[in-house]
Amino acid sequence: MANVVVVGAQWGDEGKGKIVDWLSERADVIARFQGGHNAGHTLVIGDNVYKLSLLPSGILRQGKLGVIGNGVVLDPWALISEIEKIEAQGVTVNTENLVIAENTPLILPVHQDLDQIREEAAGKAKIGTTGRGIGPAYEDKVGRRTIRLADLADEATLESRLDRLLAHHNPLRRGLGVDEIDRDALKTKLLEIAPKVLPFAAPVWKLLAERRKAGQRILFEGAQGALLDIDFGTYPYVTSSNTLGGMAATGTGLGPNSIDFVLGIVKAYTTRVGSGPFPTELDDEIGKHLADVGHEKGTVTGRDRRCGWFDAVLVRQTCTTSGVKGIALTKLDVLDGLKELKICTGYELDGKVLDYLPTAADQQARVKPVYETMEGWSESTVGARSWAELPAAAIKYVRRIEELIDCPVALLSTSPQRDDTILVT
Ligand code: 2SA
Ligand code: MG
Repeated sequence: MANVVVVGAQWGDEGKGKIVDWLSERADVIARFQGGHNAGHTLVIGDNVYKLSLLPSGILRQGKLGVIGNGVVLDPWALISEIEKIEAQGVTVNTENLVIAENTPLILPVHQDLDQIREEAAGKAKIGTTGRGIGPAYEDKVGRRTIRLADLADEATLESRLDRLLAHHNPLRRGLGVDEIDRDALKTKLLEIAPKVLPFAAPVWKLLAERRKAGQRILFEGAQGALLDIDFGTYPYVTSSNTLGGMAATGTGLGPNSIDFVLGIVKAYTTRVGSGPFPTELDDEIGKHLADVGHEKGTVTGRDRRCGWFDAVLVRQTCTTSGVKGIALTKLDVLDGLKELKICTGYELDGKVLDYLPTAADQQARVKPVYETMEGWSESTVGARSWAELPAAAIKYVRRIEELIDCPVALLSTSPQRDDTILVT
């Protein structure tokens, strides 16, 4: 397979990091195309655990090129500290293995302030963001007042960008009762970080086109998940980027014809971190069991993730909106030992059964899952490396999921370890 896009098919944390790492062995270039350091990708390689937020997962492998595309929002200080952290673990990051699109918008301290101030002010109605400034940074991009990576190279450009940016933010901050931003101090801070990040800047669209022409394979690494998509997610409880497969093209500067396959990453149950509707959420012992066994805590923020049964309605929908051709099913082992398992096959709303998640917020909050019950298994599936090692009930569960979501399982992951992956043919 030439160019593969990997996307989360639920609310994120489906285990994309491990699968991207596994696939990156077969790729030459690994590119992030949306999100920022709100992402948390955990990779376990032997005894080492790596936690990446902004860097493409392929950075851990020798001889691969990691790319941060223009669809990402880049906090330059977070980038440098992540590079330092990963270098302390023995990984080299330099201009040979990392490039960043020149037109990538920056996340500035002003964005993080605003994200946190708004969340605090919202009280119970908060989104439950990661507080990293993602939303406000994307707002400024769309508002045409952002500072982009290339702007750091020229002081005069930077000054005019700062003027435009602060003409928006300072009145807003006055209104919120917080100190205005000191333009010169921010300029100094940016000019200080510039020499550290500018060496990575490149016309990524061109470089990727050249690599593609030379027959190299590109792996597009999505962050968050389809239900956090700004258009198709559980709005407003979403992130501020498009997280669907199509974003891989605009988020890097390659055309849609450069995508050969979209792989959806799907957890064998459902989790979400942050607020918002979650039809199959379990507020009971089983929910707690999934959270404990699955170590369901936010990689970036350490927040507890909410857990629930597998929701086939949602995944069928996200496979459609992301153009998913096959899924990687992860964390099946977390279900080991449960007597019975439930799968949501439809929603009941006002006496009708729906086969999709409605758009209206009140309806999303009111839908009641219609469940199908399946037999569980008592055997351990941890570390299984072939189909034959799985108990019959587990195979049945996987096959039923395939049927309900109308999409084949291409990969099955049975532990966080790189090699505990079953290729389903
Ligand atoms: P934001 O910060 O503006 O993107 O938050 C908006 C919503 O998007 C959710 N979101 C995430 N959901 C799952 N995983 C994410 N990454 C980290 C992880 C999260 C963490 O891998 O664990 O550590 O808490 C991620 N990033 C954003 C967020 O919860 C809001 O619902
Ligand atoms: Mg994550």
